[in-house]
Amino acid sequence: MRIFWDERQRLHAPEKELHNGAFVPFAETPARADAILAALGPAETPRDRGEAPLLRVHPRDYLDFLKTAHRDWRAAGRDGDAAGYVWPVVRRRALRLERIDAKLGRYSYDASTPIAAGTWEAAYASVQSALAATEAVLAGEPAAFALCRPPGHHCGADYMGGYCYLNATAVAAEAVIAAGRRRVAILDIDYHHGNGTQDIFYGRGDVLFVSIHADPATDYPFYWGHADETGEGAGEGATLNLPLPRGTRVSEFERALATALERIAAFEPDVLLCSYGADTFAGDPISFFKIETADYAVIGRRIAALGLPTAILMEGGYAVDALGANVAAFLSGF
Ligand code: OKP
Ligand code: ZN
Repeated sequence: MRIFWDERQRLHAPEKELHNGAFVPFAETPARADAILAALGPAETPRDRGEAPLLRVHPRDYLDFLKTAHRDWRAAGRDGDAAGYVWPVVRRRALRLERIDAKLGRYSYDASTPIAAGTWEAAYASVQSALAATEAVLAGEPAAFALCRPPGHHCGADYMGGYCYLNATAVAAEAVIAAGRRRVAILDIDYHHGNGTQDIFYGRGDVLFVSIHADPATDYPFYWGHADETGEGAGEGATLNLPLPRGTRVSEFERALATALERIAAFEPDVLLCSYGADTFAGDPISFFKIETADYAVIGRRIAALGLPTAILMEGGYAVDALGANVAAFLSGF
């Protein structure tokens, strides 16, 4: 299988994140990529497809914010990584915001998404990897893998969150449509609900979003991913959330997967994008499912059995010692 990764994706390396009230080492590290690359072998560097594909999803002002945020943070006399501390959740309106702290609040929804010096460059390169894998699939590969990090599925059109700055899966979906294909299905099997991806396509009937994840009643991102979120307008019925309780093992996971795959098959998409997170692993330090390494091969095989051209785009997975084996097992199913 063709594997895409850009060395610039290493440049995103925030120091700390706020976790349960304390600052702890940032979990979404470049070492995650090292672990995956060590298990998969050499990867191809994607060709740079520019900013135009990003602009199909993200507005100009948001990209400008991401590019300049760390510089503005330093210019304000701050050390370390840029992070917001005030969020406009009440009577939010379009204001011309000057101060970096105001912009950080406007363009984010949580405190787990710090901006470091290399964040823009890495997130941009991560999207380029996703675009390369997507293009490979459009050109006839049955499946391709993009080692996307930073991940993307919590990022909306104009907000970052949950370690995500640009939504690679959403950009890939728009690239599929721009290439003349009619329908795209997204299957998100990260432990956490892909609220950013859902939000971007909530009103769209041509992009199906199906997600299996930890019940947001108990797990991040809390406010989205509930079973009664089904889409709106032209997108009514094109969102399917299958929340599962903490402690879920592969047998229950596979039952939800069967429901997900049935819905995807009925949608008859031209391309499948799989937002794959290995944080459903039993040993994941921030997650609570009980999937084992060997289970990922079975899960991969079930998805591959749809027979759809499939781009697999990396999301989470924080048990670094097992991460390479988990990703390799999943890809072996294809
Ligand atoms: C990103 B992805 C733990 C608090 C939760 C955000 C989790 C983002 C997960 N430090 N922080 O979906 O794997
Ligand atoms: Zn996750």
